[in-house]
Amino acid sequence: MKLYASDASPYARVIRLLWRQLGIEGVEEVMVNPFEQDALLRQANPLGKVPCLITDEASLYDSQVIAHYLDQHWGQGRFHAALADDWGLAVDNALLQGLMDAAVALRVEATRQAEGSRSAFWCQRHRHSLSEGLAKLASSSERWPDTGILSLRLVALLEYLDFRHPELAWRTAQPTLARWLERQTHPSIEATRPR
Ligand SMILES: N[C@@H](CCC(=O)N[C@@H](CS)C(=O)NCC(=O)O)C(=O)O
Repeated sequence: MKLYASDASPYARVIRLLWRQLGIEGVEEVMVNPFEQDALLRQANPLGKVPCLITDEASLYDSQVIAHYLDQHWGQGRFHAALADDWGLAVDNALLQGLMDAAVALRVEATRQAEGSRSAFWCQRHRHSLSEGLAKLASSSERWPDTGILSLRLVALLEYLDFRHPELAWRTAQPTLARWLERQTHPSIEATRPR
């Protein structure tokens, strides 16, 4: 299988963590910049986004679909099992995905060339979502199962914030989440840290 990913993408990181933790062999990671290798990616994913997984049967996207696919085929669904009959966990999952969207959108605003083309309104709105969402996760993560897709998404989100938005200083606002992150020690985390 071939996985199109990028070093920085938090969505791709979830998949990079997952296949390592499932012990899948034969995954070739192809690192691309979605904004530069557009033609290559668009052949596989009309949206031109990473992650995208090429299997013998199909081209799979987005990260939620790929995570389900890998878990179903190699993990007997154990990374998603807790979400199936617990709406609270399913909502946490949606919240994590939405917070990644806010963090990536905030990055896009920050990289706009001209200061004048940056939207103060959207920057503030994304920051607001991130602070409210992290506060919610700080209380709910206490009841998550030890391993599972929620934990992978939270690692990917928090370390993306460290990487792209250190000025948010999320550890100061959310020490519980900071302690939670310190307890995550699987070797796949070090191996996939954004750079
Ligand atoms: N909903 C998608 C989001 C993927 C996404 O937005 N990836 C970004 C990188 S962090 C990307 O490839 N952006 C390129 C673009 O927006 O054209 C997922 O969960 O996989």
